[in-house]
Amino acid sequence: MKELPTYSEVGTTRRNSSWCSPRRLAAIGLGAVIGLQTLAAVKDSDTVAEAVYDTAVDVKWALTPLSSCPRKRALQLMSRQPVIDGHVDLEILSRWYYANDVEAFDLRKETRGQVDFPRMREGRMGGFFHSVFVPCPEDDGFDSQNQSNFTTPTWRVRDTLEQIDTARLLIDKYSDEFSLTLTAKEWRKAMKRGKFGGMLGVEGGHQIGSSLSSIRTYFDLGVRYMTLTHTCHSPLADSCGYVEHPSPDDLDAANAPLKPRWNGLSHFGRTAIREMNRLGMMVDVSHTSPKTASDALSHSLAPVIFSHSNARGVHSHSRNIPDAILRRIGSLNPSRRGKFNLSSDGEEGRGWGADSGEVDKPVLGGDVLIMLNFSPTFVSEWSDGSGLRSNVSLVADHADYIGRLAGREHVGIGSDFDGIDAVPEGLEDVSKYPNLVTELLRRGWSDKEVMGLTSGNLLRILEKVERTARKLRHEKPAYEIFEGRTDLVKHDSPPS
Ligand SMILES: *[C@@H]1O[C@H](CO)[C@@H](O)[C@H](O)[C@H]1NC(C)=O
Ligand SMILES: *[C@@H]1O[C@H](CO)[C@@H](O)[C@H](O)[C@H]1NC(C)=O
Ligand SMILES: *[C@@H]1O[C@H](CO)[C@@H](O)[C@H](O)[C@H]1NC(C)=O
Ligand SMILES: CC(=O)N[C@H]1CO[C@H](CO)[C@@H](O)[C@@H]1O
Ligand SMILES: [Zn+2]
Repeated sequence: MKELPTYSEVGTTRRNSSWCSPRRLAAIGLGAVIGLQTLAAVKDSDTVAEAVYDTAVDVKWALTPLSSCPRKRALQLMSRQPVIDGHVDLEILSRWYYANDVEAFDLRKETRGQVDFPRMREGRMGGFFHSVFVPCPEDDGFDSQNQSNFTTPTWRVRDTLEQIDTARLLIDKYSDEFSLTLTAKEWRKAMKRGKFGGMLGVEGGHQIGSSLSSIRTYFDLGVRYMTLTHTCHSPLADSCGYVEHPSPDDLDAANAPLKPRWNGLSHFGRTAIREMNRLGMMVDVSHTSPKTASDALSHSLAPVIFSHSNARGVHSHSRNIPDAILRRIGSLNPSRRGKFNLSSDGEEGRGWGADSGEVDKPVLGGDVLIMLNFSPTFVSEWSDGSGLRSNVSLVADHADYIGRLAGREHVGIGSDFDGIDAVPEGLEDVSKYPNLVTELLRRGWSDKEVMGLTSGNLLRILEKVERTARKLRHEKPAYEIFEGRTDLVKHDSPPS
């Protein structure tokens, strides 16, 4: 909130003319702040009482001078703009340890994972996306989806419903702490009331049973983003592959790049994106192949997100984003456009898309968000091949790098907490976000930029996605049936 003058700044202004006395200036400034804030609050609040409360909070912030100590300043800024984490796997932890019995553990105490209320509060969290992930069918012993052309019945939709149910049960169980916030506005409001907002995210197109009906139903249950693929190709798009825990006798196969199935988005995937635009569900391209991500940027009418991905230019890994795509996002800002020299970036002009004109392609949705993944696998390795290394400054390197190429207004946080067993030093759990914000302030990020990183950028993207949905609200739902499905057809004669 650097834009708003603090009371102390106003008060120390020295002028000679009498009406300009410091005290008078302060009174005028304060009056203006209260007036403007109340107007803004009335717009965002349901009742006058809420508007007054919100105004009181805003005035308190405006009156509190910001510390020049980076650590204290980080905590102050984060109280105003708490962290919304784009990817938390609490529901996977619930499934793994407790078979989804949410009475069997207590988020009010320290859990076996990386997420609980005391640590969320310490980390200045404002909530998170509950990932309702279930693994790719082949990870659970089903035939490869490709061989079966995505028409083999699996339990993916049932299991996704179980994960959604678990998220909703957890939110209900702790209704004094959690709140299911289905719009950006509700989330902002929940954070102002000191509650943890939340939306759901489906982590792969393999979770829809090759049916657009699932997407609509998931939306109704609180899902506000869907990742187009996990580590397997989906009926929607190609994945970048990669297996986190490959079997020791099959290491090469596990890490070999996947042969493309669709060469980016499938026809069905394009239809699905349009349907997600119509509903107001964010299109997430973490885990997808670069071609899929590129296609989605060209095709989605609303902004696209990478819910948990880092930069290949800092750490060359198939799960991270190529320089050319980061530069393409950077060109959304007219002052950056055309000033590209890929060979000076981390991939030295040899990365994906470097010579296919990727940077010059438009981004139809007009905005993009990249949320930093904390999993050491995607952060850094020792150059001598002795394994992973990760700490808060190495994660900040990704933030700086993505900020330099794409723009700091496109960076957020998608830690993957509760879904990762290794963590960076200094970012061990949700209580540690302030370490990252402190580091970025030390590196010269402005107050506004770090408040964008913690949740401002995400809320801006969400609002744009909601605006697109409002524009498309007169469009009909999509009825496309996935190719090869023989069970859902129009008949001429009545059912026998
Ligand atoms: C691009 O960067 C490379 C590596 O830093 C440099 O050698 C080259 O001269 C630069 N090209 C332009 C056109 O600036
Ligand atoms: C993080 O690791 C890098 C590389 O090992 C090191 O140079 C840096 O000092 C570390 N930073 C912190 C905060 O430990
Ligand atoms: C998909 O696989 C099923 C089962 O093997 C087969 O019956 C069907 O014809 C295939 N569809 C396409 C489009 O290949
Ligand atoms: C790698 C692979 O097996 N690709 C196949 C996936 O399925 C389609 C349609 O059945 C085939 O055309 C591909 O060759
Ligand atoms: Zn993931």
